[in-house]
Amino acid sequence: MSESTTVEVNFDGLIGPNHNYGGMSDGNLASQSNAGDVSNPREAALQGLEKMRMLVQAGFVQGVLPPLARPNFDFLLSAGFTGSDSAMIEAAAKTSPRLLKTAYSASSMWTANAATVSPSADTQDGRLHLTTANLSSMLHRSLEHPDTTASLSAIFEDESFAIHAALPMHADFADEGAANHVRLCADHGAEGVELFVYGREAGESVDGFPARQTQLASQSIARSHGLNPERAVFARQSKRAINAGAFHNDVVCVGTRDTLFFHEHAFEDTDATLEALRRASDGQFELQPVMVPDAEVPLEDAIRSYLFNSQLLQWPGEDRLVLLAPMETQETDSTRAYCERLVASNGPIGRVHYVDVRQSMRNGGGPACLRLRVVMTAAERAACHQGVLMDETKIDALQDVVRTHYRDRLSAGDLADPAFAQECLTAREAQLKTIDLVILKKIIFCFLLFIGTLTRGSIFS
Ligand code: SUG
Repeated sequence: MSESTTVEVNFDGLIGPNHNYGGMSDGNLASQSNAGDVSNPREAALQGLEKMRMLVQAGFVQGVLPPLARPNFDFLLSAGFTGSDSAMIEAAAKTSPRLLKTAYSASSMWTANAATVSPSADTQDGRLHLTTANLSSMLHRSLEHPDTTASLSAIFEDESFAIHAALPMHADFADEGAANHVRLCADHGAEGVELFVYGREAGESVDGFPARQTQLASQSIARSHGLNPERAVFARQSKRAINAGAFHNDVVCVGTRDTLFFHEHAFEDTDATLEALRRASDGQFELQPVMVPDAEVPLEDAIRSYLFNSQLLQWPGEDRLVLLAPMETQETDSTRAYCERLVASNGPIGRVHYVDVRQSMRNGGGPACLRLRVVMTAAERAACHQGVLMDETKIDALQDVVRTHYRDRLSAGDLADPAFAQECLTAREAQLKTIDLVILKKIIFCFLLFIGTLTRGSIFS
């Protein structure tokens, strides 16, 4: 497989009209400190779409994943609310505003948490495997997986893709998807090394902020994707990083091709992690580790600025990699200065480009959180649903939907208005129409999921 035909496609989450600052994520400092602020969903979605536009203009293949239908009425029903949609919203607003916020979360925008992806070059059966993340650590995120699996199944329905439903919804199997997964390789089409980063063992209880990924979850995914055990590396995230606010490994580490860019305190045992990666690369590429010392960028600055929650990209026409970092990295003295030295050196990263995704950042989601990387051959790109592959005309159309249907102010109190639920529904319908995507109704989908899992071990395989 040649480098020119296999590319990394970034599927960005389209930010929903319900984007709000709910303060839902323990251990995510931005979510906690901005809780209760008024959000601007219109600006959030336009920022996300402008990031996509910039990458389309640069020549990247760019995909999109639609927002999930919210509010989540199934969740409100499970929580005991009954009656019409309006009655459920009004009752929840009165008796349990936190449950209403949960039902309304727009957290599916962070598609790095949608699934773990293994490209076909890495898997035993030569198919591209995706496992939806169960996101079991946070209540609002644990509601995403059935709808996410339905979206992925609609987009990747060809037999060249294998979609696996989320792992069991138990703390031992806690899984946050690609945010704790890095793939390294000589070039995208070659067999790669997959690095799985976990924060705790199954059954282990840890002090401090939640460790959202278990080793058991990572191992289970590597098994079901049919990865070569010699090319899968499991490394423990440092407790220090988690307790400083790195609730996912992608807050302190990003990698692509042969380059791993990470903070000195990202891993519990850095030397052992690098050694395992070198062994797994088996001479097919020479690992380029770029470790940022705490003395140059203190861990707290790395987390506040989201230096590592950047996209590390092989930019068309450029020899060295480009780091697509949030504006906050430029505005933080230590990270700006570090980036200047980084590009002046002759290392693998040759340029830093800053993007404005502030609305998402204020909930702890930088450029890297907003995208799911799917390495795809030309045939796989042709076999997936074409409507989700972006060009500027579709981006214009999606921005029109946002300008027409999204509010520019959303507070927790606004969620109590039943009319807002209709607004969200209308906006999503217009978006699905724009990308020409039909997602099976949940009841049909659950039936197919059940049958598919029983018969083949993966859905729609
Ligand atoms: O899971 N924030 C998300 C941010 C996810 C970022 N993703 C990656 N690092 N890949 C989370 O903590 C906050 C929602 C709120 O508080 O309203 C939230 O869910």
